[in-house]
Amino acid sequence: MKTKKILSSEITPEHIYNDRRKFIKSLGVGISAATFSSLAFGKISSLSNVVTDQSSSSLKKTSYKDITTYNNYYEFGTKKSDPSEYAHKLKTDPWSITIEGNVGQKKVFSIDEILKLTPLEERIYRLRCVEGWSMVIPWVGIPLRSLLKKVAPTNNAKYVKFTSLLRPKEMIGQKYKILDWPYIEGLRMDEAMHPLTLLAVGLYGKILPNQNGAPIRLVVPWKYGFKSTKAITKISLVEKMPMTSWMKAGPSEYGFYANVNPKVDHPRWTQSSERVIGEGLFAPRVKTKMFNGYANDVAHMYKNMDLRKYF
Ligand SMILES: Nc1nc2c(c(=O)[nH]1)N[C@H]1C(S)=C(S)[C@@H](COP(=O)(O)O)O[C@H]1N2
Ligand SMILES: [Mo]
Repeated sequence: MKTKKILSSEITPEHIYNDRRKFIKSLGVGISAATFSSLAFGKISSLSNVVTDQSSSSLKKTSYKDITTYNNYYEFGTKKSDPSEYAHKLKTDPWSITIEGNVGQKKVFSIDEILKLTPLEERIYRLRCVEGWSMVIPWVGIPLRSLLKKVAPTNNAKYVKFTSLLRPKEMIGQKYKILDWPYIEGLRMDEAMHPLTLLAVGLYGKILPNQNGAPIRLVVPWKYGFKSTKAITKISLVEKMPMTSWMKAGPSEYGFYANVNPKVDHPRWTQSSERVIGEGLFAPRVKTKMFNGYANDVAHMYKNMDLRKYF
């Protein structure tokens, strides 16, 4: 993966960049002085020293508006418009992530500590939802492995379990038993340590909007979107494959691996093609690619596995 340093003005659409300039001006700080980590997190800030992934720059990005108004986030309701309508009620500052389990030392990280671990990177990834639609999102974040390495995983750390926030007062969907709250997801250790696996804190050069999983969410580009846990509060390194919220809700529909696979259909949705959000309802569906187009990077991890059985 080739990377190059870029300016925030190069990765950010003009209107967002200008909005941010106005905002930063009103805070009384100059553009050059404002970095993601030096300003209080939760307030908007520019992204300097963002490293971008050149290999994905050919993908056509979905608009900021579509990315932030067409969401799945059942803690705020099941309609695509619910998260953008209700997620602003969530307080994301202060926030920390506890890392526990089979680690040399259990540790609680604040968001600021996480942001200082390694330079932020822009990664333009396709997000493929199991419901049969996709988007291309310019995430900003750090590889999950940069964080996991800090806690020295032991040999018994075979899987990683992600736990989202449980706060029904602010997450109105949690008043209903849509899923078994809090939202739980998991990865195998090698998947979690894969360089493509990202902890995202921003998109389109801006702080992550609440509806997209602020202040920090997982992104695993070769898997269906439901693996990408939003609003993470705990990461547990465990010995056994964790039970996830979706596996509990529908074990015949949602597997642990959830690798994007055009040859293995979901009982209710075909996986061989997808609708590209933003192209309109009548635009032709496009063919879904094995591992969502990331096969060259990830196929080796599943070489001897029956992907029909381990769906
Ligand atoms: N905590 C939590 N994380 C979640 C979900 C959710 O309901 N709750 N939905 C998942 C699903 S099904 C998808 S497709 C993606 C959507 O991410 P986006 O809204 O940022 O595009 O988030 C995933 N992460
Ligand atoms: Mo999804």
